[in-house]
Amino acid sequence: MVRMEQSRISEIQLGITAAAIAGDSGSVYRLVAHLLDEGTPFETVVFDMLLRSEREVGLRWQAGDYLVTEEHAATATLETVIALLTGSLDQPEKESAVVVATTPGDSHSLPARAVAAHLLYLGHRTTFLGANVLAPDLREYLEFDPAAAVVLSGAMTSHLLGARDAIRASHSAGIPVLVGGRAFGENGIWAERVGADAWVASPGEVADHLESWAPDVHASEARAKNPGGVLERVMERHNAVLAEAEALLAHALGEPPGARQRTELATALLVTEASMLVDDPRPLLDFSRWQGHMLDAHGFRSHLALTTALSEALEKTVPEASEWIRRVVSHGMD
Ligand code: B12
Repeated sequence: MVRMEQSRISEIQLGITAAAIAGDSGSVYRLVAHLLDEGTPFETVVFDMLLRSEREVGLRWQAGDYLVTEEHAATATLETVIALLTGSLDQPEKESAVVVATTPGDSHSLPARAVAAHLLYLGHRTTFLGANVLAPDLREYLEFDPAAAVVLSGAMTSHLLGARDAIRASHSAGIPVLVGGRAFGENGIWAERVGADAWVASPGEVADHLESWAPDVHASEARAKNPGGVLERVMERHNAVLAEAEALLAHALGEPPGARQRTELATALLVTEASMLVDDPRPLLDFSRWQGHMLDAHGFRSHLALTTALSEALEKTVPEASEWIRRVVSHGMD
């Protein structure tokens, strides 16, 4: 009996994934609406089924089984279905809202949308601001409509500086911030350093946490790390470092770097700055490992040239960064 139920759920899961890849929001919606009608909990449908399909699609796209366009179609479809599920829910009038967004610069909005949907479902007034809300805009919004909390979702360490800005902006309006997502490292190791009041592992735990926490935004700010010293210098010279790195890469390759390589250089510099912010070489080392595999998989044999160009450009443009580079290199050889 239990096995039959499990195999039916697996079939529905497969159906959701297949329809999502085909961009068929109607079919996905009907499958999950039926489950909800049968009494399947909302969180099971959103977190264990819709987000599971996204993870499955993401992994299979990384493995080369799906085209990037199939991944895009699936993400857009699943996001549409989550939006449809929340369309019938009323916003409670009285409570102050929980504001949900991604960290500035980060476009991975699907988990944030799922968290927002769940909070609304549980009866919290919830405002989903979507991807890439800049810190000054967030601050302005919070002053206009003070919230109970901000929930920030981050998928990429390249936007940890953006997370720090958004958290500082929320704190300056007196609003605590809960964060989640892979950007904050394993067990949320970098969450405290960017000033978060809490880190939560899974989207389904956010509501419980918001109901039981006792955040102290001043204490969180006091623990946070802010750009200063070498990092401040690198940020000031950000564009000059990139221009120098592109010139060095062009020299090494014997031709100007293409759009892809320029984007990868720019992301690597952002991750370098993020690593400096949290004072930990691991964001950069993890990113560099991932970038090497990814460039290899896409037929660009230039990862070593790219990392060499960036570290040389950094050293040349901001000589104070040399010690940091040595630290990263020696950590990477451990
Ligand atoms: C969909 C997707 C996109 C879509 C996002 C669309 C959207 N509306 O969300 C688009 C196409 C925009 C995109 C763009 C890019 N992406 Co992308 N993307 C993905 C993908 C395939 C799925 C992400 C996802 O939603 N997963 C489902 C969620 C539920 O799983 P999860 O992220 O693991 O989250 C878990 C926890 O972290 C936690 N969690 C997540 N968020 C939150 C939030 C809270 C509050 C809480 C409590 C918990 C929580 O819950 C989940 C529990 O299981 C992943 C691959 C993958 N395997 O995940 C890459 C991935 C995240 N992307 C990646 C990259 C590199 C990019 C790009 C740079 C690609 C490029 N070169 O242009 C751009 C960056 C754009 C930007 N500035 O942000 C990399 C990041 C690698 C790295 N080391 O940093 C990944 C890992 C793919 C890869 N391995 O190559 N991407």
